Amino acid sequence: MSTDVYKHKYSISIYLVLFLLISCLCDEEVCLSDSQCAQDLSTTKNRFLLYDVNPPEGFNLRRDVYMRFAILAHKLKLSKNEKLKHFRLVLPPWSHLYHWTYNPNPEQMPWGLFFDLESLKSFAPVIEMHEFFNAIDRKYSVVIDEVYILQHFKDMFETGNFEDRMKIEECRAKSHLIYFFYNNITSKNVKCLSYHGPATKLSELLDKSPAKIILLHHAEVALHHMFGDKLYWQCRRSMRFNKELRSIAADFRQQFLNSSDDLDGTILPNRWQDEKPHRNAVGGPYLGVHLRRKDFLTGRANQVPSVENIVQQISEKLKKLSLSTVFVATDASDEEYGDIIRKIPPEYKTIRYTPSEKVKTKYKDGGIAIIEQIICSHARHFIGTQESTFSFRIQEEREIFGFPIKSTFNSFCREHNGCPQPSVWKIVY
Ligand SMILES: Nc1nc2c(ncn2[C@@H]2O[C@H](COP(=O)(O)OP(=O)(O)O)[C@@H](O)[C@H]2O)c(=O)[nH]1
Ligand SMILES: *[C@@H]1O[C@H](CO)[C@@H](O)[C@H](O)[C@H]1NC(C)=O
Ligand SMILES: *[C@@H]1O[C@H](CO)[C@@H](O)[C@H](O)[C@H]1NC(C)=O
Ligand SMILES: [Mg+2]
Repeated sequence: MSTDVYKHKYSISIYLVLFLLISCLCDEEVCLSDSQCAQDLSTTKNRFLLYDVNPPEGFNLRRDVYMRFAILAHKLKLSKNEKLKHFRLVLPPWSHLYHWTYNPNPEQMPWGLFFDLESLKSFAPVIEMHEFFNAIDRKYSVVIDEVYILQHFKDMFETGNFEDRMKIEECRAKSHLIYFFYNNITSKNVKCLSYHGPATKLSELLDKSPAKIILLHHAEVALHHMFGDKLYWQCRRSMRFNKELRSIAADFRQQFLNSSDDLDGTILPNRWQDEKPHRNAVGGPYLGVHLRRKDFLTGRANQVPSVENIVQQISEKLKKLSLSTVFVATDASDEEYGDIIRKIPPEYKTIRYTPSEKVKTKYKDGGIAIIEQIICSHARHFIGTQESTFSFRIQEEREIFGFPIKSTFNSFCREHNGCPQPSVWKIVY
Protein backbone atom coordinates (compact mmCIF):
# COMPACT_ATOMS: atom_id res chain seq x y z
CA MET A 1 0.00 0.00 0.00
CA SER A 2 1.36 3.44 -0.86
CA THR A 3 2.29 5.74 1.99
CA ASP A 4 0.37 8.52 0.30
CA VAL A 5 -2.89 6.88 1.22
CA TYR A 6 -1.73 6.62 4.81
CA LYS A 7 -0.69 10.26 4.80
CA HIS A 8 -4.03 11.18 3.40
CA LYS A 9 -5.93 9.21 6.04
CA TYR A 10 -3.68 10.61 8.71
CA SER A 11 -4.33 14.16 7.71
CA ILE A 12 -8.07 13.55 7.55
CA SER A 13 -8.08 12.34 11.10
CA ILE A 14 -5.98 15.30 12.20
CA TYR A 15 -8.53 17.58 10.61
CA LEU A 16 -11.31 15.67 12.27
CA VAL A 17 -9.71 16.00 15.68
CA LEU A 18 -9.07 19.68 15.06
CA PHE A 19 -12.62 20.20 13.90
CA LEU A 20 -14.08 18.49 16.96
CA LEU A 21 -11.74 20.44 19.22
CA ILE A 22 -12.71 23.74 17.64
CA SER A 23 -16.39 22.99 17.67
CA CYS A 24 -16.15 22.02 21.33
CA LEU A 25 -14.20 25.16 22.19
CA CYS A 26 -16.61 27.41 20.37
CA ASP A 27 -19.56 25.62 21.88
CA GLU A 28 -21.26 25.74 18.53
CA GLU A 29 -24.09 23.34 17.93
CA VAL A 30 -23.00 22.10 14.57
CA CYS A 31 -24.55 18.69 14.25
CA LEU A 32 -23.61 16.38 11.42
CA SER A 33 -26.01 13.67 12.55
CA ASP A 34 -28.76 13.18 15.08
CA SER A 35 -26.63 11.15 17.44
CA GLN A 36 -23.89 13.75 17.29
CA CYS A 37 -26.37 16.50 18.13
CA ALA A 38 -27.41 14.53 21.15
CA GLN A 39 -23.78 14.09 22.09
CA ASP A 40 -23.08 17.79 21.60
CA LEU A 41 -26.07 18.89 23.65
CA SER A 42 -25.01 16.65 26.52
CA THR A 43 -21.34 17.54 26.54
CA THR A 44 -21.75 21.28 26.18
CA LYS A 45 -22.97 23.72 28.79
CA ASN A 46 -26.60 23.08 27.99
CA ARG A 47 -28.98 22.95 30.90
CA PHE A 48 -32.61 21.91 30.84
CA LEU A 49 -35.57 23.48 32.58
CA LEU A 50 -38.67 21.30 32.80
CA TYR A 51 -41.95 22.50 34.25
CA ASP A 52 -45.35 21.09 35.07
CA VAL A 53 -48.68 22.56 36.13
CA ASN A 54 -51.26 21.70 38.78
CA PRO A 55 -53.04 18.66 37.24
CA PRO A 56 -56.65 20.00 37.27
CA GLU A 57 -55.75 23.14 35.29
CA GLY A 58 -57.17 23.31 31.77
CA PHE A 59 -55.51 23.81 28.42
CA ASN A 60 -55.95 27.57 28.22
CA LEU A 61 -54.56 28.40 31.63
CA ARG A 62 -51.62 26.17 30.75
CA ARG A 63 -51.03 28.31 27.68
CA ASP A 64 -50.71 31.30 29.99
CA VAL A 65 -48.25 29.46 32.23
CA TYR A 66 -46.24 28.58 29.13
CA MET A 67 -45.91 32.28 28.34
CA ARG A 68 -44.51 33.07 31.78
CA PHE A 69 -41.80 30.44 31.27
CA ALA A 70 -41.16 31.16 27.60
CA ILE A 71 -40.47 34.78 28.60
CA LEU A 72 -38.06 33.53 31.29
CA ALA A 73 -36.35 31.26 28.72
CA HIS A 74 -36.19 34.13 26.22
CA LYS A 75 -34.45 36.31 28.83
CA LEU A 76 -32.08 33.53 29.88
CA LYS A 77 -30.97 33.10 26.28
CA LEU A 78 -30.10 36.80 26.03
CA SER A 79 -28.23 36.70 29.32
CA LYS A 80 -24.45 37.21 29.35
CA ASN A 81 -24.19 34.79 32.26
CA GLU A 82 -22.60 31.54 31.04
CA LYS A 83 -24.63 29.55 33.57
CA LEU A 84 -27.92 30.89 32.32
CA LYS A 85 -27.60 31.42 28.60
CA HIS A 86 -27.59 27.74 27.66
CA PHE A 87 -30.96 26.79 29.13
CA ARG A 88 -33.58 24.96 27.09
CA LEU A 89 -37.17 24.98 28.23
CA VAL A 90 -38.64 21.49 27.86
CA LEU A 91 -42.31 21.53 26.83
CA PRO A 92 -44.50 19.28 29.03
CA PRO A 93 -46.42 16.79 26.87
CA TRP A 94 -50.22 17.03 27.08
CA SER A 95 -51.78 14.15 29.03
CA HIS A 96 -55.02 13.38 30.87
CA LEU A 97 -56.42 16.88 30.83
CA TYR A 98 -59.32 17.18 33.22
CA HIS A 99 -61.74 18.37 30.52
CA TRP A 100 -60.74 15.81 27.92
CA THR A 101 -62.47 12.51 27.29
CA TYR A 102 -60.79 10.05 29.63
CA ASN A 103 -58.20 7.85 28.00
CA PRO A 104 -56.76 4.93 30.00
CA ASN A 105 -53.29 5.70 28.66
CA PRO A 106 -51.67 9.10 29.04
CA GLU A 107 -51.75 10.74 25.63
CA GLN A 108 -48.35 12.51 25.98
CA MET A 109 -49.18 14.70 23.00
CA PRO A 110 -46.31 16.92 21.85
CA TRP A 111 -46.77 20.68 21.53
CA GLY A 112 -46.13 20.48 17.79
CA LEU A 113 -49.50 18.80 17.36
CA PHE A 114 -51.26 21.98 18.50
CA PHE A 115 -48.76 24.77 17.91
CA ASP A 116 -46.34 25.87 15.23
CA LEU A 117 -43.14 24.73 16.91
CA GLU A 118 -40.87 26.72 14.63
CA SER A 119 -42.74 29.83 15.59
CA LEU A 120 -42.45 29.04 19.32
CA LYS A 121 -38.74 28.42 18.85
CA SER A 122 -38.25 31.74 17.12
CA PHE A 123 -39.20 33.42 20.39
CA ALA A 124 -37.67 31.18 23.05
CA PRO A 125 -35.26 28.20 23.24
CA VAL A 126 -37.94 25.55 23.74
CA ILE A 127 -37.71 21.85 22.93
CA GLU A 128 -40.17 18.96 22.96
CA MET A 129 -39.78 16.16 25.51
CA HIS A 130 -38.56 13.77 22.80
CA GLU A 131 -35.87 16.26 21.80
CA PHE A 132 -34.83 16.37 25.45
CA PHE A 133 -34.64 12.57 25.58
CA ASN A 134 -32.44 12.60 22.50
CA ALA A 135 -30.29 15.39 23.85
CA ILE A 136 -29.31 13.91 27.17
CA ASP A 137 -26.69 11.27 27.51
CA ARG A 138 -28.63 8.63 29.38
CA LYS A 139 -29.63 5.34 27.90
CA TYR A 140 -32.66 4.07 29.80
CA SER A 141 -33.77 6.61 32.36
CA VAL A 142 -33.57 10.25 33.24
CA VAL A 143 -32.67 11.34 36.74
CA ILE A 144 -33.68 14.94 37.30
CA ASP A 145 -30.97 16.65 39.34
CA GLU A 146 -33.28 18.98 41.25
CA VAL A 147 -37.06 19.17 41.58
CA TYR A 148 -38.71 22.20 43.13
CA ILE A 149 -42.40 22.08 43.98
CA LEU A 150 -43.55 25.68 44.04
CA GLN A 151 -46.01 26.70 46.75
CA HIS A 152 -47.43 30.00 47.99
CA PHE A 153 -46.07 31.53 51.17
CA LYS A 154 -48.31 30.47 53.99
CA ASP A 155 -48.51 33.80 55.69
CA MET A 156 -48.80 36.02 52.63
CA PHE A 157 -52.34 37.15 53.32
CA GLU A 158 -52.01 37.27 57.11
CA THR A 159 -48.86 39.37 57.16
CA GLY A 160 -49.72 41.31 54.02
CA ASN A 161 -46.18 40.67 52.78
CA PHE A 162 -46.49 40.64 49.00
CA GLU A 163 -42.82 41.28 48.31
CA ASP A 164 -41.12 39.11 45.70
CA ARG A 165 -39.30 36.37 47.59
CA MET A 166 -38.46 32.67 47.60
CA LYS A 167 -37.43 30.24 50.28
CA ILE A 168 -37.00 26.47 50.63
CA GLU A 169 -39.56 25.41 53.21
CA GLU A 170 -41.40 22.36 54.41
CA CYS A 171 -43.82 20.95 51.85
CA ARG A 172 -47.33 21.94 52.79
CA ALA A 173 -49.33 19.75 50.43
CA LYS A 174 -48.63 16.13 49.64
CA SER A 175 -47.68 16.12 46.01
CA HIS A 176 -47.55 12.90 44.09
CA LEU A 177 -44.96 13.55 41.43
CA ILE A 178 -45.82 11.85 38.20
CA TYR A 179 -43.05 13.14 35.92
CA PHE A 180 -45.29 13.57 32.88
CA PHE A 181 -46.40 9.91 33.16
CA TYR A 182 -42.99 8.59 32.12
CA ASN A 183 -41.78 5.78 34.34
CA ASN A 184 -38.23 6.30 33.14
CA ILE A 185 -38.00 9.77 34.73
CA THR A 186 -37.08 9.97 38.41
CA SER A 187 -35.39 12.23 40.93
CA LYS A 188 -33.84 11.79 44.36
CA ASN A 189 -33.75 15.46 45.16
CA VAL A 190 -37.17 17.04 45.70
CA LYS A 191 -37.71 20.27 47.63
CA CYS A 192 -40.57 22.67 48.18
CA LEU A 193 -39.98 26.27 47.27
CA SER A 194 -42.29 28.89 48.74
CA TYR A 195 -42.49 31.50 46.07
CA HIS A 196 -43.94 34.87 45.31
CA GLY A 197 -42.91 36.75 42.20
CA PRO A 198 -42.67 36.60 38.44
CA ALA A 199 -41.27 33.52 36.67
CA THR A 200 -38.29 35.63 35.54
CA LYS A 201 -37.13 35.87 39.17
CA LEU A 202 -36.44 32.12 39.04
CA SER A 203 -33.24 32.97 37.17
CA GLU A 204 -31.76 33.65 40.64
CA LEU A 205 -32.46 30.04 41.60
CA LEU A 206 -31.08 28.73 38.31
CA ASP A 207 -27.95 30.81 38.73
CA LYS A 208 -27.18 29.46 42.19
CA SER A 209 -27.95 25.85 41.32
CA PRO A 210 -25.25 23.63 39.82
CA ALA A 211 -27.88 21.27 38.37
CA LYS A 212 -28.07 20.45 34.71
CA ILE A 213 -31.67 19.22 34.70
CA ILE A 214 -34.21 21.06 36.85
CA LEU A 215 -37.95 20.50 37.14
CA LEU A 216 -40.36 23.07 38.55
CA HIS A 217 -43.68 21.62 39.57
CA HIS A 218 -46.76 23.79 40.20
CA ALA A 219 -45.21 26.29 37.85
CA GLU A 220 -48.48 28.25 37.83
CA VAL A 221 -47.44 29.69 41.21
CA ALA A 222 -44.90 31.89 39.39
CA LEU A 223 -46.52 34.95 37.86
CA HIS A 224 -46.17 36.96 34.69
CA HIS A 225 -43.18 39.24 34.36
CA MET A 226 -45.34 42.02 32.91
CA PHE A 227 -48.83 41.40 31.70
CA GLY A 228 -49.58 43.05 28.38
CA ASP A 229 -46.19 44.66 27.63
CA LYS A 230 -44.22 44.37 24.41
CA LEU A 231 -42.49 41.14 25.38
CA TYR A 232 -45.80 39.62 26.44
CA TRP A 233 -47.30 40.26 23.03
CA GLN A 234 -44.20 39.10 21.18
CA CYS A 235 -44.44 35.82 23.04
CA ARG A 236 -48.20 35.63 22.50
CA ARG A 237 -47.76 36.27 18.79
CA SER A 238 -45.21 33.46 18.55
CA MET A 239 -47.87 31.03 19.88
CA ARG A 240 -49.32 30.34 16.49
CA PHE A 241 -51.42 27.26 16.01
CA ASN A 242 -50.21 24.31 14.02
CA LYS A 243 -50.66 24.84 10.27
CA GLU A 244 -52.96 21.87 9.73
CA LEU A 245 -55.38 22.99 12.46
CA ARG A 246 -55.45 26.45 10.88
CA SER A 247 -56.15 24.93 7.52
CA ILE A 248 -58.99 22.72 8.85
CA ALA A 249 -60.57 25.83 10.39
CA ALA A 250 -60.07 27.77 7.14
CA ASP A 251 -61.83 25.04 5.12
CA PHE A 252 -64.74 25.05 7.53
CA ARG A 253 -65.05 28.84 7.41
CA GLN A 254 -64.96 28.76 3.62
CA GLN A 255 -67.53 25.99 3.33
CA PHE A 256 -70.07 26.97 5.98
CA LEU A 257 -69.51 30.61 6.84
CA ASN A 258 -68.45 32.29 3.58
CA SER A 259 -65.37 33.48 5.41
CA SER A 260 -61.82 33.69 4.10
CA ASP A 261 -58.78 35.69 5.14
CA ASP A 262 -58.63 37.90 2.07
CA LEU A 263 -62.34 38.82 2.26
CA ASP A 264 -62.19 39.22 6.06
CA GLY A 265 -58.99 41.24 6.28
CA THR A 266 -57.28 38.69 8.52
CA ILE A 267 -54.16 37.83 6.52
CA LEU A 268 -51.09 37.67 8.74
CA PRO A 269 -47.51 37.70 7.44
CA ASN A 270 -45.68 34.38 7.57
CA ARG A 271 -43.39 35.43 10.39
CA TRP A 272 -44.93 36.70 13.64
CA GLN A 273 -42.03 39.16 13.93
CA ASP A 274 -43.33 40.98 10.86
CA GLU A 275 -46.82 41.56 12.21
CA LYS A 276 -47.79 45.20 12.21
CA PRO A 277 -50.55 46.29 14.58
CA HIS A 278 -53.59 47.71 12.77
CA ARG A 279 -57.32 47.81 13.33
CA ASN A 280 -58.57 46.89 9.88
CA ALA A 281 -59.77 43.33 10.38
CA VAL A 282 -63.42 42.89 9.37
CA GLY A 283 -64.04 39.20 10.04
CA GLY A 284 -66.39 36.74 8.39
CA PRO A 285 -70.14 37.42 8.12
CA TYR A 286 -71.08 35.66 11.36
CA LEU A 287 -71.31 36.21 15.07
CA GLY A 288 -68.92 33.99 17.06
CA VAL A 289 -69.86 33.00 20.59
CA HIS A 290 -68.18 30.89 23.24
CA LEU A 291 -70.54 29.24 25.69
CA ARG A 292 -68.61 27.70 28.55
CA ARG A 293 -70.90 25.23 30.35
CA LYS A 294 -69.99 21.88 32.00
CA ASP A 295 -68.12 22.58 35.25
CA PHE A 296 -68.93 26.32 35.00
CA LEU A 297 -72.63 25.46 35.38
CA THR A 298 -71.99 24.25 38.89
CA GLY A 299 -68.67 25.84 39.85
CA ARG A 300 -69.47 29.34 38.60
CA ALA A 301 -73.22 29.39 38.37
CA ASN A 302 -73.07 33.19 38.65
CA GLN A 303 -71.11 33.56 35.44
CA VAL A 304 -73.31 31.50 33.16
CA PRO A 305 -76.69 32.66 31.93
CA SER A 306 -79.60 30.37 31.11
CA VAL A 307 -80.20 29.10 27.57
CA GLU A 308 -83.22 31.45 27.17
CA ASN A 309 -81.12 34.41 28.15
CA ILE A 310 -78.27 33.42 25.83
CA VAL A 311 -80.61 32.97 22.88
CA GLN A 312 -82.08 36.40 23.53
CA GLN A 313 -78.65 38.07 23.64
CA ILE A 314 -77.55 36.27 20.45
CA SER A 315 -80.72 37.27 18.56
CA GLU A 316 -80.41 40.90 19.58
CA LYS A 317 -76.79 41.07 18.50
CA LEU A 318 -77.46 39.38 15.15
CA LYS A 319 -80.23 41.87 14.45
CA LYS A 320 -78.09 44.83 15.44
CA LEU A 321 -75.20 43.72 13.22
CA SER A 322 -77.46 42.62 10.32
CA LEU A 323 -75.99 39.14 10.43
CA SER A 324 -77.93 35.94 10.00
CA THR A 325 -75.45 33.31 11.21
CA VAL A 326 -74.07 32.49 14.63
CA PHE A 327 -71.15 30.11 15.14
CA VAL A 328 -71.28 28.45 18.54
CA ALA A 329 -68.16 27.12 20.27
CA THR A 330 -69.20 25.25 23.36
CA ASP A 331 -68.55 22.39 25.72
CA ALA A 332 -72.32 22.04 26.22
CA SER A 333 -73.93 18.63 25.95
CA ASP A 334 -75.72 17.76 22.68
CA GLU A 335 -78.95 18.08 24.60
CA GLU A 336 -78.22 21.62 25.76
CA TYR A 337 -76.98 22.60 22.31
CA GLY A 338 -80.18 21.17 20.80
CA ASP A 339 -82.12 23.35 23.20
CA ILE A 340 -80.27 26.44 21.92
CA ILE A 341 -81.01 25.56 18.29
CA ARG A 342 -84.71 25.05 19.04
CA LYS A 343 -85.00 28.41 20.77
CA ILE A 344 -83.12 30.54 18.21
CA PRO A 345 -85.62 32.36 15.91
CA PRO A 346 -85.98 30.52 12.57
CA GLU A 347 -84.59 33.41 10.50
CA TYR A 348 -81.16 32.75 12.00
CA LYS A 349 -78.74 29.95 11.24
CA THR A 350 -76.83 28.28 14.10
CA ILE A 351 -73.62 26.46 13.24
CA ARG A 352 -71.35 24.25 15.31
CA TYR A 353 -68.13 22.52 14.26
CA THR A 354 -68.37 18.73 14.02
CA PRO A 355 -65.00 17.02 13.53
CA SER A 356 -64.41 14.14 11.14
CA GLU A 357 -63.24 10.81 12.58
CA LYS A 358 -59.79 11.55 11.20
CA VAL A 359 -59.56 14.87 13.04
CA LYS A 360 -60.90 13.29 16.23
CA THR A 361 -58.34 10.50 16.17
CA LYS A 362 -55.38 12.70 15.37
CA TYR A 363 -56.05 15.84 17.39
CA LYS A 364 -58.52 14.64 20.04
CA ASP A 365 -60.39 17.10 22.28
CA GLY A 366 -57.44 19.49 22.43
CA GLY A 367 -57.29 20.04 18.67
CA ILE A 368 -61.07 20.23 18.24
CA ALA A 369 -61.24 23.00 20.86
CA ILE A 370 -58.49 24.91 19.02
CA ILE A 371 -60.35 24.68 15.71
CA GLU A 372 -63.42 26.17 17.40
CA GLN A 373 -61.26 28.92 18.90
CA ILE A 374 -59.80 29.76 15.49
CA ILE A 375 -63.28 30.01 13.96
CA CYS A 376 -64.44 32.34 16.76
CA SER A 377 -61.35 34.47 16.35
CA HIS A 378 -62.28 35.16 12.71
CA ALA A 379 -65.89 36.25 13.37
CA ARG A 380 -67.18 39.78 12.68
CA HIS A 381 -68.09 40.02 16.35
CA PHE A 382 -67.35 37.86 19.38
CA ILE A 383 -69.08 37.25 22.70
CA GLY A 384 -67.40 35.04 25.29
CA THR A 385 -68.08 33.65 28.76
CA GLN A 386 -67.08 35.64 31.83
CA GLU A 387 -63.81 34.48 33.40
CA SER A 388 -63.18 31.69 30.93
CA THR A 389 -59.54 31.48 29.85
CA PHE A 390 -60.83 29.73 26.70
CA SER A 391 -62.60 33.01 25.84
CA PHE A 392 -59.57 35.13 26.85
CA ARG A 393 -57.34 33.28 24.40
CA ILE A 394 -59.84 33.99 21.59
CA GLN A 395 -59.82 37.68 22.52
CA GLU A 396 -56.02 37.81 22.35
CA GLU A 397 -56.07 36.09 18.97
CA ARG A 398 -58.54 38.71 17.67
CA GLU A 399 -56.33 41.47 19.04
CA ILE A 400 -53.46 40.02 16.99
CA PHE A 401 -55.65 39.98 13.86
CA GLY A 402 -56.36 43.68 14.41
CA PHE A 403 -60.11 43.68 15.12
CA PRO A 404 -61.77 46.78 16.55
CA ILE A 405 -61.83 46.60 20.35
CA LYS A 406 -65.63 46.73 20.46
CA SER A 407 -65.98 43.56 18.40
CA THR A 408 -63.76 41.52 20.73
CA PHE A 409 -63.95 42.26 24.45
CA ASN A 410 -67.52 41.17 25.11
CA SER A 411 -69.03 38.65 27.49
CA PHE A 412 -72.54 37.34 27.88
CA CYS A 413 -74.52 39.13 30.51
CA ARG A 414 -76.09 37.01 33.17
CA GLU A 415 -79.44 37.18 34.94
CA HIS A 416 -79.74 39.31 38.04
CA ASN A 417 -76.04 39.90 38.07
CA GLY A 418 -75.41 42.81 35.78
CA CYS A 419 -73.14 42.78 32.82
CA PRO A 420 -69.49 42.80 33.82
CA GLN A 421 -67.34 42.99 30.71
CA PRO A 422 -63.84 41.55 30.32
CA SER A 423 -60.73 43.69 30.79
CA VAL A 424 -59.48 45.16 27.56
CA TRP A 425 -55.92 43.91 27.09
CA LYS A 426 -54.92 45.87 24.01
CA ILE A 427 -51.71 45.52 22.07
CA VAL A 428 -49.91 48.77 22.77
CA TYR A 429 -46.37 49.44 21.63
N1 LIG B 1 -64.45 21.89 21.90
C1 LIG B 1 -64.66 22.79 22.87
N2 LIG B 1 -64.13 22.55 24.09
C2 LIG B 1 -64.34 23.46 25.05
C3 LIG B 1 -65.08 24.64 24.83
N3 LIG B 1 -65.10 25.33 25.99
C4 LIG B 1 -64.38 24.63 26.89
N4 LIG B 1 -63.92 23.48 26.33
C5 LIG B 1 -63.09 22.44 26.97
O1 LIG B 1 -63.00 22.70 28.34
C6 LIG B 1 -61.69 23.16 28.70
C7 LIG B 1 -61.83 24.37 29.59
O2 LIG B 1 -60.70 24.56 30.34
P1 LIG B 1 -59.74 25.83 30.15
O3 LIG B 1 -59.02 25.65 28.88
O4 LIG B 1 -58.96 25.90 31.39
O5 LIG B 1 -60.68 27.10 30.05
P2 LIG B 1 -61.64 27.69 31.20
O6 LIG B 1 -61.85 26.64 32.22
O7 LIG B 1 -62.87 28.08 30.45
O8 LIG B 1 -60.94 28.88 31.78
C8 LIG B 1 -61.00 23.51 27.39
O9 LIG B 1 -59.62 23.39 27.45
C9 LIG B 1 -61.67 22.52 26.44
O10 LIG B 1 -61.08 21.26 26.55
C10 LIG B 1 -65.62 24.85 23.53
O11 LIG B 1 -66.26 25.86 23.24
N5 LIG B 1 -65.38 23.90 22.60
C1 LIG C 1 -38.48 7.09 28.25
O1 LIG C 1 -39.61 6.35 27.80
C2 LIG C 1 -40.24 6.85 26.63
C3 LIG C 1 -41.42 5.95 26.31
O2 LIG C 1 -42.26 5.83 27.42
C4 LIG C 1 -39.26 6.87 25.48
O3 LIG C 1 -39.87 7.45 24.34
C5 LIG C 1 -38.04 7.69 25.85
O4 LIG C 1 -37.08 7.66 24.83
C6 LIG C 1 -37.44 7.16 27.14
N1 LIG C 1 -36.34 8.04 27.53
C7 LIG C 1 -35.11 7.61 27.80
C8 LIG C 1 -34.09 8.63 28.12
O5 LIG C 1 -34.84 6.43 27.79
C1 LIG D 1 -69.98 35.58 0.34
O1 LIG D 1 -69.42 36.84 0.58
C2 LIG D 1 -69.23 37.64 -0.58
C3 LIG D 1 -68.48 38.91 -0.20
O2 LIG D 1 -68.85 39.38 1.04
C4 LIG D 1 -70.58 37.92 -1.22
O3 LIG D 1 -70.43 38.69 -2.38
C5 LIG D 1 -71.25 36.58 -1.53
O4 LIG D 1 -72.55 36.81 -2.04
C6 LIG D 1 -71.34 35.69 -0.32
N1 LIG D 1 -71.80 34.36 -0.68
C7 LIG D 1 -72.74 33.71 -0.02
C8 LIG D 1 -73.07 32.33 -0.50
O5 LIG D 1 -73.31 34.19 0.95
MG1 LIG E 1 -59.92 26.16 33.58
